[in-house]
Amino acid sequence: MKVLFAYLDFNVKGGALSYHFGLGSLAAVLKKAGHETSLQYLYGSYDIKPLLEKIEQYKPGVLAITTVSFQYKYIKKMIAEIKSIYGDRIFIICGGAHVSLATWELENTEGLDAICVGEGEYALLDVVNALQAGSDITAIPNIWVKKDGRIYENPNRPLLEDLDSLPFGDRDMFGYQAVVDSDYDRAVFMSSRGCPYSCTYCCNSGLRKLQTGHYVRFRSVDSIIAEIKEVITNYRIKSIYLNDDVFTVDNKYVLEFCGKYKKEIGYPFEINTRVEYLKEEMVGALKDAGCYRVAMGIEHGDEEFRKKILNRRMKNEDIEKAFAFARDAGIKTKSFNIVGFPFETIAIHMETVKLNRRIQPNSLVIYIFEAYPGTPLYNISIENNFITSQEDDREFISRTDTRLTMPQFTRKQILNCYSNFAWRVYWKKSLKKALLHKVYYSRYGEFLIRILAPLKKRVQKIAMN
Ligand code: B12
Ligand code: SF4
Repeated sequence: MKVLFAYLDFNVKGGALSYHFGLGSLAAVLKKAGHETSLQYLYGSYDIKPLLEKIEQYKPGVLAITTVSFQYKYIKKMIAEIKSIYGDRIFIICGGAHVSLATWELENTEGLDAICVGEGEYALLDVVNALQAGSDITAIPNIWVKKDGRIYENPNRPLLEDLDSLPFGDRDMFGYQAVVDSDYDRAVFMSSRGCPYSCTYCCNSGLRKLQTGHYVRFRSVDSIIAEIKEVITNYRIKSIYLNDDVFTVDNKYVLEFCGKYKKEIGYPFEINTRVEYLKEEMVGALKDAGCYRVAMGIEHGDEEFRKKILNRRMKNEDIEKAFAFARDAGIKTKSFNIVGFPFETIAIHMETVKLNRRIQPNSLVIYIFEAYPGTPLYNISIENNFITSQEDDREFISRTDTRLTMPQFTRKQILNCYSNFAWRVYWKKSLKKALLHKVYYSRYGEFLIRILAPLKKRVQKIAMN
């Protein structure tokens, strides 16, 4: 059967295209089982035309759409339009973090036939096999179906235990070379699924409850090395990004990876991790294997606030230590930060500035808090009337504006803290870096990113050093 995937990436900051691990994996499993797959990547500002043209030409039996919350308003519009043209000739199914945790969207979305809750490889395969055979689709684990005005909710199967049993993700479907070229010649990989923590603003807090089994799972080192080898053989790339939530969970795994990576791959690479898991004894091995940057979430600088509101229990001292381990080993650092949380104030936010000032990461990212359905902070935002409607139709780039209305921290103040954050962190130590970040986070930042796209590698170098 022909399955057309849709990846909506409208209004995303920065201008890079991206590979979607979930869709890559779903497509690889379907293809292995003998189905045909294709992808419509929708990028830039909202436009349904390329998708309609693709459907006309490809004639899929299934349209499979992945969802994050801020894309959902576009997805909803598209589904209604497609259904009104094609009716039952196309079965439309959504999956991904948003619908997995906001299951009410099935009922609320006109034209949507089904959603997948949680991991989708074998759930989607079951759906496609059943549709092809003309058999019943209302009792497939992880799949909720809307049929003849009724919603069929099904229980979930356990999490996949052995990630090595999955085929490597289908990158060709994405025209992967263009994705690499747009993202600093970097190829992305994931050696694990899940995260050991449950921060209140992150979907992991909800996703981990959907299915039984071990939530944090790693592929074998040999499997990830084999995939990297395949990708560097097939595409022109200059560096590697391990996009795992927390790459350094297991010291033994990191050491085995570093040894094999150095021998068999050797490209510069970067990782994400949590400060609790970046140990002094592993930074030397990471550096030796070619790790040039470690990115870690600080998110908030006030210990009490972090613990009480965000469920992040590390001490500031732990954060400073982890950044120092990386720096002392000669690895660049990047911090992730968020402003605009429920109950936050300017004074509390300034603790995030102060902590970053002390640490002086080589680069930093600041986002504005976004409330995702299915997370504790979303519920708290609703309960306290910081968010008054489930729908948000305003046009803005995700995580650069706020939906919250809070008396103690107004939208104007949050936007101001957002655009001045990097300046406040860097101006005393590096005026060049402070100015570059200030422009990036200014009202004109997005416009400048787009017109300076041909120079972006040079600009990044200056900002990071
Ligand atoms: C890697 C990653 C990225 C990468 C790659 C994108 C990707 N998803 O592969 C990049 C950097 C590009 C990215 C971008 C963004 N991300 Co992101 N990302 C992640 C991360 C850390 C891992 C996702 C992953 O690869 N998991 C492993 C794969 C195999 O699983 P999966 O993608 O979830 O797919 C499985 C199931 O969900 C399901 N499934 C997914 N889609 C579909 C579709 C169908 C039809 C079916 C049947 C099943 C199905 O089956 C898949 C296989 O099992 C997650 C956190 C997390 N733990 O999920 C955040 C996460 C998904 N991202 C998030 C966000 C907010 C974003 C951005 C909006 C950030 C931004 N402002 O730019 C963009 C949105 C991009 C877009 N248009 O979708 C949020 C989404 C929250 C929400 N409710 O909206 C998450 C959950 C993190 C969080 N803060 O909680 N992201
Ligand atoms: S550590 Fe990071 S990935 Fe894990 S739950 Fe917290 S925010 Fe999410």
